[in-house]
Amino acid sequence: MPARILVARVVPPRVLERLRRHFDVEANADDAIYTPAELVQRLQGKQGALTTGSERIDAKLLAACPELRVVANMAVGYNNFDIPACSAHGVLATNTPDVLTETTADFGFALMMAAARRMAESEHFLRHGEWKKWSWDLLTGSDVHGATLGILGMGRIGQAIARRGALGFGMKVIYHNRSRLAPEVESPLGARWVDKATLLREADHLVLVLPYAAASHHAIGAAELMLMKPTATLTNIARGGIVDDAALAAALRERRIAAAALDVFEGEPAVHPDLLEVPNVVLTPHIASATVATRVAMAELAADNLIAALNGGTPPTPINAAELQQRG
Ligand code: 8YV
Repeated sequence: MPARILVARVVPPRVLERLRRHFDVEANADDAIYTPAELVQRLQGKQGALTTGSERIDAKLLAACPELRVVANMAVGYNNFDIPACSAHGVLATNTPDVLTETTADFGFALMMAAARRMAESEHFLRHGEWKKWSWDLLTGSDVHGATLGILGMGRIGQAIARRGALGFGMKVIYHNRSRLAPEVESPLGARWVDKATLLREADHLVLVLPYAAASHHAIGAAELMLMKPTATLTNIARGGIVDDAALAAALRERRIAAAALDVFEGEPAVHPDLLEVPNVVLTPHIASATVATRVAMAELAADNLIAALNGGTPPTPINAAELQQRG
C-alpha cells in the first residue's frame, strides 16, 4: 500500500503529479492556509507532509499525529519546525538548501540597490505626477559600486551576495557570523570578519541573511540602528522578527538611516503600519526565491526528500538525520 501524504499548499502541477505516482496524496486545491487544528486533522493517518513556511510543525502537532514520519519543508529556512520535537517524535525534517541560493542572492542584491538608488520612491514620485523638472539633487541616493557591503549571516546566500558585491561591483565586503569563514573562502572575496558593532558602524549597505532563531530575534533593533551610518541602507531577506520593524520604521522616519528594503516582516503577511507610511523603504511580499525555475526546483527537492524518506532511500537534504540516527 502506498504511504499517505499531505501536500499542505499548492505546488507546481508536475511535482504534484510526481508525488501521486508514489503516494496516496491529499492535496490542498484551494491553497488555503490551514489553522493548527485543521493541519492536525488533515495529517491524521498520514506518514508524510510537504509543508511551506506557513505551516508550523511543533510538539503539540507531533503528539497529535503519531503516524507522521517525515516533514519536507519547501524552504531553506525551517524556523516553522521545532527540530528537537521532530527528533523526539522520530520524525525526519528536511529543507531545500542550495537550489535557491543564487536566485535569492540576485533578489537580495536587487533590493539593496533599489534602496540605495531610491527606486521605489522614484517610481511612486513619477506615477503620482510629481516629476516637473530636472534638478541636481532629485532623488539622489548613494553609490553601490565601491561602497562597503556588510553581511550579517555569511552562509550560502550571504556568500553569494558577497560574490556579487566584490566581483561585480568592486565593493569592500565585511561580515559578521558566528563562525569565521575559511581563508580560502574569504580571500577571493576580500571578505573580512568583524564583530557585530563594527559591521553596523562601517557598512554602507547592510544585508541580513541569518537564520531566525530565539537568539536572532530583534538582532537589529533601536540600539543597533543607532550604530549605523545616517547614509546607510538596511536590507532584510532573512526572516521577519530578525528586525524590530517598529524601531526600523522610526529610524527611517527620523532619517537615522537613509533607506531600507524588506522582503520579510514580523507577523507577515501583515506589515507594520508605520512601515507603510515611510517613503524610504522598499517593500516586497517574501518573493526572494520566486522565479519559476527556482520554485519548481524547491518543490522537486521537497518531493525527492519525501520519496526517499518514505520509500527506504536516502533523503538528499535532511535536517535532523544525525539526531534520529543517534536515537536509533
Ligand atoms: C520560501 C524562504 O519561499 O526558503 C526560504 O526559507 O524564505 C522562501 O524561499 C518560503 O519560506 C515559503 O516556504
